[in-house]
Amino acid sequence: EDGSQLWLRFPNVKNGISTDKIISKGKNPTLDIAKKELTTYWQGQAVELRTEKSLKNLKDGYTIISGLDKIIISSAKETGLLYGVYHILRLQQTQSDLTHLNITEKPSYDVRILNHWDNLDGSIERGYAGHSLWKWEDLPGTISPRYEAYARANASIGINAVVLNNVNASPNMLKNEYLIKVKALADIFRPYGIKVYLSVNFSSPKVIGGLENSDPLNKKVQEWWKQKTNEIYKIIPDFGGFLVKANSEGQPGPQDYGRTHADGANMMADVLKPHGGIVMWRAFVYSASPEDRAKQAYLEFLPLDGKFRDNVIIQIKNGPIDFQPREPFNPLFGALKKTSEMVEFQITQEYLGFSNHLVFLGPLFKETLDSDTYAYGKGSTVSKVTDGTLRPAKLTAISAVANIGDETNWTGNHFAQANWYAFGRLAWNHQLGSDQIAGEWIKMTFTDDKNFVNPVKEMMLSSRETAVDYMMPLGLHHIFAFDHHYGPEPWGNIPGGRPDWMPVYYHKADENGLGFNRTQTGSNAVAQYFPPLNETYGNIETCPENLILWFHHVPWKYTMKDGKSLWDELCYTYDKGVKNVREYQKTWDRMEPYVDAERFHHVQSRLKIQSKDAVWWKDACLLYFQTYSKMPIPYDIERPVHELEDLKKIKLDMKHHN
Ligand code: BDP
Repeated sequence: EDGSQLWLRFPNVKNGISTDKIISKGKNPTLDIAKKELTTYWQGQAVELRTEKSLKNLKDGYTIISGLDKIIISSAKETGLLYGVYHILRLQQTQSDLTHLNITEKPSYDVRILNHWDNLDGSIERGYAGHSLWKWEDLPGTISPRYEAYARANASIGINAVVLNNVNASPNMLKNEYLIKVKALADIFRPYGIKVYLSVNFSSPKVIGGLENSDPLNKKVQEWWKQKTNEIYKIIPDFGGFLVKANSEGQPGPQDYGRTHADGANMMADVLKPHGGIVMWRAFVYSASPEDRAKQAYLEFLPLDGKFRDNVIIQIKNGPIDFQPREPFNPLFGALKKTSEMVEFQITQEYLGFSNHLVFLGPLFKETLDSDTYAYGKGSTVSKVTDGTLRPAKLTAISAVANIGDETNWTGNHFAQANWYAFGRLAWNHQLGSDQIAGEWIKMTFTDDKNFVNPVKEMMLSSRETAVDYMMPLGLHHIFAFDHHYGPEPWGNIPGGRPDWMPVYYHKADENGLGFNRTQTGSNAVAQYFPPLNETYGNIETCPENLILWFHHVPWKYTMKDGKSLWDELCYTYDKGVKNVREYQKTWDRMEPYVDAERFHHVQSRLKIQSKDAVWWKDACLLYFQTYSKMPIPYDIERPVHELEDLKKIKLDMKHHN
């Protein structure tokens, strides 16, 4: 049991139904897959697969109705029928009632896309599950069977798009020799309803095209992109479009030539337009300026609202800093009124213990999607701002940075598979609850025995909050070790280094207190939020305590809602995080009778690491912050087992490769 089957295991099924029990007109590679899944795994009554033009408004959604002697799945698209088949297989696998089905499913977003941060040399930026799945050297001649397995897994949860390469993009990606390799992947993914997109380097015209510059207003540059795009579509007729990281963390962009993000994005949008392609232009921009990093994307993009072509979508990280275990939602959501916006989540656990820590991200994704921006009055959640509800959008999308590599179990940790699953399910239907998603996943991946499902689900559902507790409670953020972002380094302050890359910039600990003052008396980042949030966040009395150190510099002796001082609250929260991980260890050990030995031991060993890491975080942060608070760690809390000076010496060999 190596985990390679993901959630797609149908353990009780010997054989599916015979082909004559599948009623469907027409032939098509996607339908063939749907039928094959049924004949291999479906044990119920006959199934009819109907393409119905009248269901166009469901997009690639579908209906499922159980009739007297058959189940009828209908969709305007073959992909919808395939999704419908995975739906009934999921119901079968989770032991659901199949007799009275009357289901209508319409996806929340048109484009449900994974972003792979994979490099052409096989390494993965922030990847913790081995090397890249894409074997560029072997393509297009040799086709790994995992390409199709990957496509199938995505289709089973409704993911319909993929960016193959790192946002820190190599210009070589656009060379013909690579496009031919991309085509081979696109051909495998197509029948599963998946379109391929590429990250592009803004300097490509200069670097691989030999032009003098890559200025978006230079006619030759525009012509180069036009020709390149035509070439791509000749090779891959249903190519999706470009993802662009420009003028961010050293990447080239239009500002190198005094142009705006809109100039850059529109140049690409214009050449993609005739082919139906789109540009996903990232808002992850900040520079080493005195301005609060949390404010910069908003300041940069707000003046450009309305200047983007209609096939440009601004891709915005869920929070204003960088995929921290908890952030408030990014204030750009809802602020751009005339520009399409999409969320970018991070499934790979860059700031969440890599593939060592068990952290179920459903609750994190939901927290952002359900956040009320108040952009159009109460109820203007991030999901409604991005899914076309509050303003008509030509195309809606949602993305996440993948956690997938070439390790046998795909994601490095068996439980990290749940985060891939959760993203797909929420991209399809952002109304689903974390509870339901976790439940489905557990039953499909392990067993439906409630002695297993209930405790494991409880562990998963609390795991994100637990990670926040032992890493960065109360709105602390970015106190991770430099560069690799694995362990704690709250003391991090490299002389001469970029201030906004240093933990001390974010926590601002001093004799008076802790936290970043983003109120009117500080950076005033709160002003980027719509009323009443600017007030709620801006007032220390009303600011949610789980974000209090994000928005306020709080005195050590400040009285929290439960009557404790800030310092004590901090201590108890770190301690709670540690205790919870210990509980997870106990929970998991009790699960031994229900799990195969291989997965049991794998997860068990990871929990040991997580448990030690939680103590490491607690000791490092409390001992360090104590040098400022000068207050004792409450005596009923487990004492530190490390010396601060020893912790400061830890150097991990975990450099990431840019
Ligand atoms: C940060 C990562 C960095 C990425 C960057 C990005 O540390 O490796 O390149 O985000 O999203 O989270 O562009």
